[in-house]
Amino acid sequence: MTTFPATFPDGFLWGGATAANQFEGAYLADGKLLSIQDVMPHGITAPPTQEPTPDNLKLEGIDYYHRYADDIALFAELGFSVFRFSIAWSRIFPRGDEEEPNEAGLAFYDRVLDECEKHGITPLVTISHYETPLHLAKTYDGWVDRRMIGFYERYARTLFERYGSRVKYWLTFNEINAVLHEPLMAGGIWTPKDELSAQDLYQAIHHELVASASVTKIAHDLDPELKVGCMIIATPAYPLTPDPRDVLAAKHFEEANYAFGDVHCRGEYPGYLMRSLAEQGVELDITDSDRETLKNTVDFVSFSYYMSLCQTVDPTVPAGAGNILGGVPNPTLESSEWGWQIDPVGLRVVLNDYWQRWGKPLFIVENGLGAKDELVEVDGVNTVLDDYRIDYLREHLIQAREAVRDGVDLLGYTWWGPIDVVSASTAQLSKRYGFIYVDRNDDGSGSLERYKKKSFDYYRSVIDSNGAALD
Ligand code: BGP
Repeated sequence: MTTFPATFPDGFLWGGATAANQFEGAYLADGKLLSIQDVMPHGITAPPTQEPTPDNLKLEGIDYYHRYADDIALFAELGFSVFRFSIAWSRIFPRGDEEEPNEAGLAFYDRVLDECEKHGITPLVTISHYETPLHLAKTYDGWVDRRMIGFYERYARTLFERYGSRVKYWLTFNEINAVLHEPLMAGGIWTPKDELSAQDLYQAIHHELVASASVTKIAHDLDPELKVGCMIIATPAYPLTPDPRDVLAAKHFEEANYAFGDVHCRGEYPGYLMRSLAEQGVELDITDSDRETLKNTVDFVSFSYYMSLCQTVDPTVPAGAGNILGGVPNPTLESSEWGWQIDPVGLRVVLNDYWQRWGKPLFIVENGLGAKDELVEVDGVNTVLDDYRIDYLREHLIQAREAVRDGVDLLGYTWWGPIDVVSASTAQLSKRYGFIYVDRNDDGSGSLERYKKKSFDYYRSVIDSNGAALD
């Protein structure tokens, strides 16, 4: 009988994922100007402020801008072969619409890449991770304006030309489907979401999709070795009951997210989306040149996976599960302290589903557990006994390995927030994901010292054994 290995494939990339705005700090250093995050002190839980306010933890982050060398050394100690980070657009083009980039901003990421190289860590770079320059948001209403495509192309070309010899893996937009629900965070759209028309929202999405395809072509033209991926929130939707209408509701929910991958992987709009747009009275401005551009499909599909959710047509069932995408709770699952339902099997479902749908290599670029940690002293050393995080990691990786055994082509796995960072949704530091604890609290107090949690050694053993230590 055929047996399946306990390890992941040779060359599997192990690591962690971050985003500039959630940990760099130094929000006005070396020519950087404001990004939308600098005026979002409460994440998506409250509207943006007019100016940065002192309670915005992202302004200082965890001071990675000055501590990156030590932090990357810790990642190396964990055994990382890949490190996902984003480039802050507002460091490179501080307003976003300049002709020339900011050299000091570019130089910072040269230094980051030097450290990665020193430790033999492959970089995986997100070009745009929820951090549109504020000027583009306020002046152009973000991606609603077609001119954003040109600004983004110039930005991405600058990155490919500068770093392309050192960075092979690129992601165009973090969680691009989040724009459906959070147009400011994911689309730099300044118009409040309850005032935003479906027409403008979908036109903005179209511009992002064209921009993503366009820079995929720019990357390939510069160097065919560059690998460009899309990045979507993967949230499988289960019907709450066997009622066929619940099944269809779950399917429609999934289609809204599939659409982003379908365009990225197939190079054209799917029929179900065209119907849905027509029914919403949306008429997209799609030029012939847009259609040509969209044919530049991605090399791989990356995604974040935190939870699944349920859908139902029964309006009496209260919503509740989920973070950005909504849905109703699944009575069979437990939730994190922030109400995100924990579903390791859903990861296997997603991996098989995406592989069968798109046939492109997959990359899990976010997965993790946000929890309240307690710093304790064990044998004179500060640590966190985070067995709950170890369990989450182990259970999800076991399911990922099952998917690999099912035949899924999986390139790698990057845990979200290997070091504690500021939360994207709530802007708290107390929602911790790291294997490395950072002494900084929601009120801004703390020494910023780093401490290894119990999960640090566990993840290292998993990486060292290429997954065999999961058993
Ligand atoms: C994703 C984002 C990340 C990250 C993660 C965890 O949606 O891409 O930026 O923050 O979720 O979410 P949160 O920080 O809200 O707990």
